[in-house]
Amino acid sequence: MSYNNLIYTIEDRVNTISINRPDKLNALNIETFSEIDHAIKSSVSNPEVRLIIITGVGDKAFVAGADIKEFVNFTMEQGFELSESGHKILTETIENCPKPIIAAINGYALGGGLEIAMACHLRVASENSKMGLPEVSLGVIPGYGGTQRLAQLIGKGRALDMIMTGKMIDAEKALDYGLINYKTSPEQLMIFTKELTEKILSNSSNAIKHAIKSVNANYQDGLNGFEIEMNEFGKCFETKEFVEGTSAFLNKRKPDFN
Ligand code: CO8
Repeated sequence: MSYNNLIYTIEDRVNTISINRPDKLNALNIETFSEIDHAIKSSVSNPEVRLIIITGVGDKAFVAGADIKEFVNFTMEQGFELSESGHKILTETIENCPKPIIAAINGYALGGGLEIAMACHLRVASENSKMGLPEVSLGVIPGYGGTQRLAQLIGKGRALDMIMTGKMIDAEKALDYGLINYKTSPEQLMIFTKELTEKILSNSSNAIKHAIKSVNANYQDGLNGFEIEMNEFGKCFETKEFVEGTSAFLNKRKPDFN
């Protein structure tokens, strides 16, 4: 598949989406976030893909934020629309994707960049990464779900500290805060992420899909997460992967979910 601002590859059941505007520190213009949405939806409907990695091209940035040049002259209405479309076609697509999405953070993850990473199901960051929501320094606030997901991940006090100061934190601090799941050296980032994908892919993709939906339900208004869990639990039974997983256990062998 070819995109103007992404490199899209599929290998060993893993789709890697690399945001490719390194001379702009992979800043997200509207075309890029539409392409990410399209790329994820293509992978969801592609049975060859079971897991997605999002990363940035180059050694400096994952994504340094929304492209400031694009919204600098916006009206209030356009600002609202930009935020709304970012939610609907970017971060919600990522968060609700039935296939696991891992952010491999390889440098600056700022503003909209950190918001993409926070919408992913897991985050691995290299030691040279810097993460922050500096929007208030521009006179605006995080608009792609950052005010909600940062507080969900690290707690309200730390989230407000990061948002009001606009400060960047390094991977060590992000790990301590629970903002990222794992920290690696820059050289190990993709190697470690690949190992993590193998571990996840050794499990039932069908069960993982139901687990993602159940966990997300806790953060969605009007949904009772416990009820969703009961329903999703029930849907696992009688499936090919449930039969494989349970019979492998009973026969003392490893399950084969391929
Ligand atoms: N938007 C547009 N261009 C950018 C961005 C960005 N977010 N970040 C970097 N660039 C560009 C620079 O303009 C520069 O381009 P050029 O060479 O043409 O001048 C190039 O990338 C390299 O950047 P620097 O020269 O600045 O590199 P440094 O190493 O000196 O600095 C920094 C790196 C510290 C990351 C610096 O680039 C920076 O502060 N960038 C902006 C970070 C930021 O504020 N991000 C948040 C943006 S706002 C946002 O994401 C809101 C999301 C929600 C929107 C909802 C609707 C409003």
